[in-house]
Amino acid sequence: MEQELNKVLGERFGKTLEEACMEEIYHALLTIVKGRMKDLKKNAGSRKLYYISAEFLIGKLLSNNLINLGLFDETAEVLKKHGIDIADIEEAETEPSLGNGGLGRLAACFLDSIATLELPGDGVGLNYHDGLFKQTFADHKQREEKNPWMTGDDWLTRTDVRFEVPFKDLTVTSTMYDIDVPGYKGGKNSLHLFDLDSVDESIIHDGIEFDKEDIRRGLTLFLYPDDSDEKGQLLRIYQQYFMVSNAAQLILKETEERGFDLYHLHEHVVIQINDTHPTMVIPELVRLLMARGFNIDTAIDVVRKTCAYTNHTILAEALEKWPASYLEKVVPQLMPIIRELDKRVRRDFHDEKVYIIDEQERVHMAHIDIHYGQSVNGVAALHTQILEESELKPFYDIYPEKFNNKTNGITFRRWLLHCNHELASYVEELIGSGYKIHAEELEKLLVYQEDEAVLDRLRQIKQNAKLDLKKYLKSTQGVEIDENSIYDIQVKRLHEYKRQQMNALYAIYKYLEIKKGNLPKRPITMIFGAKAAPAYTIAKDIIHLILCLQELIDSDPEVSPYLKVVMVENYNVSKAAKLIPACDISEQISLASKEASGTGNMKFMLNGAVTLGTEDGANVEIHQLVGDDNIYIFGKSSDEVIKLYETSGYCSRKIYESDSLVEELVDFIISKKMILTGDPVNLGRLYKELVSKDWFMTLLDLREYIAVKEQMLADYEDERSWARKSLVNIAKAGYFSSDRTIEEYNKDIWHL
Ligand code: GPV
Repeated sequence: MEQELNKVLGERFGKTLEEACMEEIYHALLTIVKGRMKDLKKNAGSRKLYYISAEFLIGKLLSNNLINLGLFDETAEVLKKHGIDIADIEEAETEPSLGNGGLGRLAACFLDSIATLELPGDGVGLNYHDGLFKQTFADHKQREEKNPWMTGDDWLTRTDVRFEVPFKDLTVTSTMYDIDVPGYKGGKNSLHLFDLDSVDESIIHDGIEFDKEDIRRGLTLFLYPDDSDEKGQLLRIYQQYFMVSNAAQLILKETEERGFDLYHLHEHVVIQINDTHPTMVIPELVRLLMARGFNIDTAIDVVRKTCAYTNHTILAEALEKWPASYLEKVVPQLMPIIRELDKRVRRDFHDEKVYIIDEQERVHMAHIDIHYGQSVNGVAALHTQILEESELKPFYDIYPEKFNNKTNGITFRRWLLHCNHELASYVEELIGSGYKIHAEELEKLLVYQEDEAVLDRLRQIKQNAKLDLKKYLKSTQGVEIDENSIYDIQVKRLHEYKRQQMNALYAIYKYLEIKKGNLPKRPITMIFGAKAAPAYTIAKDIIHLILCLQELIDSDPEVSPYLKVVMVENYNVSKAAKLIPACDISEQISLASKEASGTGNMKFMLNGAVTLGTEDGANVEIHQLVGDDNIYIFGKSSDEVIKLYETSGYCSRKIYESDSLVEELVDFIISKKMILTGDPVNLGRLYKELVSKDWFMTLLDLREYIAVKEQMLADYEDERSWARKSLVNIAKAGYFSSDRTIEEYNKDIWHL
């Protein structure tokens, strides 16, 4: 590695390792790693998976590629010899933020596991020039800036694969870019990202504003353009069709090149549809097969046997329903096929709940997937159960055999080996290296539950990670946190159902307690990190509340020694990797039934944090695995919540008016102190929302949340017992390896 580095640095920059700067070393490593990956053999087999997703939140790739190629330790050592910390080289990489949150990061973890298990499976998506916006704070509010990541010298390789994609008003020619996906110690697949040569970043003006009707120049400019208006929604449809038409053409081309007859497509290809964003691949494939001479019955039959669908939410507003008129405007060639698909449903089933096109002429994308795919899966046991028993019950009654659960997972290469070297190597010292491939071997740690030396060492490792985070926040945000405080962390997209507002109300509770002289045994650091969708008003108001609390507490010398609120700016994958190892309390407090799975919960657990959560998503499975003693559960159950929605039985004002503590905390949002710090419009709107609507039932669980969190803080003081909880969490996290998830997909759905 040392020789190669010097050679590339010499050729590229005329420098040696001693003379080169961080950026130059980064680019040399990029060149070397790309070269090594090129030489790997692609995974092959007679049946191949295409994982189509509008998001692949891959994050920075250098360190993870080095780890998977088995080059990380050597590289870090060589650099260290020259006085360079590999962490500083990582800083030189621009981060591809090609996803919003869990769904996109899941796709990235899956690619890692599929490659590692040496299964033939490629990702197919879009090459957004700008990832999810970059978040900054000004006047206690979120600002959005563009977030370009392609430097010209990056992980993309331009291929000569090009397809024509026909829209109603124009036909465009795509270009396919590839990113190599190396498995851990073996295997390689590709991530194919499609783009348009004519896309022009100069049409972006003012933050993330641009002319959404300029398709040629704007099609792949942004991940998830603001779709709160018709222009944004039409652009989404353009993007989605561009993605799936390219995917479908690539699949047919590769299948023919592999020498297979398209009449046997389903024997050689399986398509996993990641939520409904790629659903149009179904009618598009039918169209393309018919253009090749298939009759419609055969085309539909072959496509049905090829496609499988994953559902990631029960939130009604996230289930895509496009007006038929929009589809007519963008992709009229699909509408006759979609109408035919709907006609067949209406012929066979006499229940309007399962129709594809409703009486308002809206096309229910998920319904296409369920009728015209061979598998429907949820992403955690509780989520799948809710799909079967309520959300998708009419479909489950028709097709019980299609429904199955695949509890999400995370790749341990990134979320342990990369982000927490010290913990990973200590675990290896204790139980050997087998756990890196066979994650369930982490359970071997359980024999150390009563071993005080092990527990003390785990505490020390956590303490070191907390110190690292302290230094990081100091240098990046100028924020000073106390490493002897409890780190309580909630990082995830901002959404009312995730209930950051409930956590903020806890901060108010603690603030008022401290003011009353009820001082906590140990200082508490409450860390938040979250981006709000640019058009999601209340989510932005919640960010405003948190930022105001941060300032109010910081500037109050009576309170600041005991309580600190920190909102991390621009939370993304690399910040997650710094925050997660340092966490004591993992906040997973969604309203029961609303978080399909969650995957941050798994990452925190694996790094030894203890969960404070509701019985929601994969928290339920974490609870079952670690037992009552090693998790803190509170709140109404999903059954109770679902009943409240069905009977309109929830009224936040009643709780507000009858519980004086709740009233005091909510009123504080519009108190004089707060209004002096913040914006009365934002604070007033949030106050009103909580008192008169509170769709996600914050006030319902608030009292119990506070009580259980107080218990947790008290229990933290028994340090050995806390370290034991931490150890049990690490030991039981093996189940959440995405290798396990992918093995299940393969066994039940893909059969690669
Ligand atoms: I639908 N999810 C997401 O990140 N974006 C989406 O558009 C949709 C779902 C998330 C869910 O909210 C999480 O509970 C889940 O863990 C994740 O998808 C991966 O399945």
